[in-house]
Amino acid sequence: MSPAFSADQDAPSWPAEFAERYRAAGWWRGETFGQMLRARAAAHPDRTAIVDPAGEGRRWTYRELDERADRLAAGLLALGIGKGDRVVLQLPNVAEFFEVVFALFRIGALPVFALPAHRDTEIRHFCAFTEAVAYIVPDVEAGFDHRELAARIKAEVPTLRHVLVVGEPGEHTALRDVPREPVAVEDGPLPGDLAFLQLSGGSTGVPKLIPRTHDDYLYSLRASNEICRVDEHSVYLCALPAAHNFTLSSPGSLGALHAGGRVVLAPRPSPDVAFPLIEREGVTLTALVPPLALVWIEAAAERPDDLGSLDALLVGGAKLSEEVARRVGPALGCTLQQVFGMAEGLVNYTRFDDPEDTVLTTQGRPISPDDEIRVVDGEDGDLPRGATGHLLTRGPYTIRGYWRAPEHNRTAFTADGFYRTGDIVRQTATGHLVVEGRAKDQINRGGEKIAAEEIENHILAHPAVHDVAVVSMPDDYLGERSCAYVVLREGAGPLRGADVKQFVRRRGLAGYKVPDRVEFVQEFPQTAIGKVSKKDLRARLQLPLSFPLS
Ligand code: AMP
Ligand code: DBH
Repeated sequence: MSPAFSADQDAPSWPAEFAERYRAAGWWRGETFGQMLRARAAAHPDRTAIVDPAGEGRRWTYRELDERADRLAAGLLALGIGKGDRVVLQLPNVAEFFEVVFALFRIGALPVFALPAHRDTEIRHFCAFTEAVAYIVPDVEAGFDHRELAARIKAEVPTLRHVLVVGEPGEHTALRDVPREPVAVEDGPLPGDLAFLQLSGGSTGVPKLIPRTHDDYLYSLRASNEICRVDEHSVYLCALPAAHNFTLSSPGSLGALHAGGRVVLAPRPSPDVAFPLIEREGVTLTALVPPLALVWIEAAAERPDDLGSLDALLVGGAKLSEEVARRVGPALGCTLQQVFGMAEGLVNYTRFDDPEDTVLTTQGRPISPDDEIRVVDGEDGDLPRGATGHLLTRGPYTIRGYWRAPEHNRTAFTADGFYRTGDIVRQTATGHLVVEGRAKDQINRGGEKIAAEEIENHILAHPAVHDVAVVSMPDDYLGERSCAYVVLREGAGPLRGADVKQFVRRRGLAGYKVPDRVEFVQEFPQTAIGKVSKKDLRARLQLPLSFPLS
């Protein structure tokens, strides 16, 4: 049986009876992001929406953000960017990120949310696979010239007509020079239409794209706001990359804007940047991955900044250890909320009224009464409550399939539309989930996901490499790092670990995907049926003396 696809071949959607139920329950309210911003701007035009501290600093009110989105939308339309077109967006935490995103939302063009760390290989794939018409970049970010990257991609991807640069454009067009038109877009998207494509950390050779609709994403924001008590007085510090699903929506910058609150952009998440912003702007909530939470805890003891305004710190993206969880409150003077989410949909939060033990030892419970949770064995059989197994989920803001990936969707979703998260969990009597492990072939490097197969494919392209297996290794700081086990071709010349790393880097991959460690072996341990046993390879990494670091 194939999954319950709707007529839309690009983006499998919810079957009609589910859509009706989600509407009847009030989860889907028939609103678009364009309308949402318009309504907030009408309700409180002069309240500050976005604070960007870079340079001389900028503060945009809701009216200003709304007008900017309108004017840029008209300008982009005049460039020929229309409804349904894909636009790869790779901006750091700058105010323009929101101007562009809302302009695209108004048109109904779909932002594809690349991360600042992505390089040629990822960007080429996003642009080519989505047949993107435009790519929007900063000039130079973290020492890397995105204009040069854009020139290379533009030469290779025929659909890519526009490169728009925030800052100095070089050979491309400056975003600020896109003519602004004072007209409102008329034929905008419908609430059930796609709003954007988010990225999956994935476990396959190439990253998959996640189609999210206005209706479903807005629901997750409203519900997140309620759970996290985000209102018009909230000030959200966007410390992780703005484009990441966690930062965008749990409850994130879009949640804060939905509530009429304020978004403060941190160019970097380090305490020397973030703490003074918290003090100066009266930040009330923010979100971090576990390694950064630890950095903040340790810095708080040393730094003079007043973090008294901070009510809540959301920690997610990777498993937070109980020991670190225990230190958050005392060190930062705020409430910890654990978040276990995924760009595919399902988000779990610990609640403010949960017992302390639940907050410290679980990753929260689902947002919605209509989030369906199944914990199953290897044959999709339901396990009794409390047992550890594979997490499957379905619900009003969880996708029914990846974008243009019918083959992959057949295995990534059950026949009746449950998403196979690849996470191994246990559900407590109160419905909270504890993440116990992972079945998917992925490394979670401090919240940055690496699909083992993607890196294996790159290393296999090396002429001296016969075979390779990439596995995770435990790490005190990041939780996990990556290790590539390499079998060389017979007679291949000597190869060092550093050569393999450099080879991967030169193929134009995001830096976090370069293997942290490389081990050369004669052959791989095998499972009973003759597959490479990654379990045994991981176990070998526990033996540091016989396997020195490369
Ligand atoms: P993605 O599908 O790329 O958006 O990544 C989502 C994945 O991140 C989840 O399926 C989990 O594997 C992992 N993840 C997110 N939050 C947590 C958390 N709090 N604890 C453990 N793993 C997490
Ligand atoms: O890791 C994630 O993708 C994630 C974590 C927390 C996420 O997408 C989210 C919350 O929404």
